[in-house]
Amino acid sequence: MRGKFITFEGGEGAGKSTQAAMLASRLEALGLGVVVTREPGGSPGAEAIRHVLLSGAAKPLGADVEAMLFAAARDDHVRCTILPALEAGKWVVCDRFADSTRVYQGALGKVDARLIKSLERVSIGDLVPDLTLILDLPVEIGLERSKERRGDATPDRFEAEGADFHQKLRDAFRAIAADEPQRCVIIDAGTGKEEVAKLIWDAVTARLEPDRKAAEQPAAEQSAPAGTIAKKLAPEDPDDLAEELFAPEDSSS
Ligand code: Z5A
Repeated sequence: MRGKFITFEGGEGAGKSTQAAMLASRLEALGLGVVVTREPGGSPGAEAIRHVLLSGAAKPLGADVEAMLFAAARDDHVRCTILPALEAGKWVVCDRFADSTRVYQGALGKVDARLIKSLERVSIGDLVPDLTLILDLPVEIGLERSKERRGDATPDRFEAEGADFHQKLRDAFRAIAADEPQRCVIIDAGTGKEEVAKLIWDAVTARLEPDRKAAEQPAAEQSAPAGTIAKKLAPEDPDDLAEELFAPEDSSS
């Protein structure tokens, strides 16, 4: 049986890494196989691209190129880490995914929505998360947490942006949740770690029923290949892609 794909999204210091690890422990305690991963990164090729992106080396090349690099990293991550794990019946818990590109490069970087959509299609195909947890908290709290954790280290490319940027990020993530309520749940992340973990567990159990899945799936089956799984854009689809890339902009969106 195919595993479940859960993504964490949100602004700086929202607690995504902390909560991804806590959720993974809880799922593992049920006997489920779990892979915790992150973006940008999560596979050797993607980790190399992460370094280029977070160092700020790609910033002078412009937001379009940054979006392409995030998509290139995602392509490697999906092929090398996420799909093999899901096909092996494991649950994948991913710290950031495609919504981060929509928000950082799309809503904030003003990259054309058609380019974002095309890059998404090429890098993830039909792979939609089963559940996206959007950790939401006031910008000041998130920045304060990031600052405390960073200590004397230099802020990275995105941490260095101002409070206005981070407020727009928050608004953009909330807008995605409002557009896709069947996939996304907003989690109030402004309280203690255990309280946030409880809200997350409530959402995961309500949407994905991990107890039932664990009961249905004996440990021996967890490494067995699953049946059908979302496939990335097939090479024989170039006409579709060209149509999408060069279609006139939809004035209604
Ligand atoms: N980016 C992009 O532009 N486009 C894309 O497509 C993708 C990413 C995928 C990745 O940076 C950057 O890349 C990111 C977006 C951009 N922007 N930045 N910066 P990253 O991976 O280095 O960092 P991040 O994703 O922003 O995560 P973060 O700053 O590490 O925060 P976090 O994972 O949400 O939080 P945390 O590490 O779990 O917690 C932060 C601190 O707060 C830590 O000391 C915790 O112990 C503490 N914490 C956590 N939860 C709590 C609670 N509940 N109470 C109190 N303290 C807490």
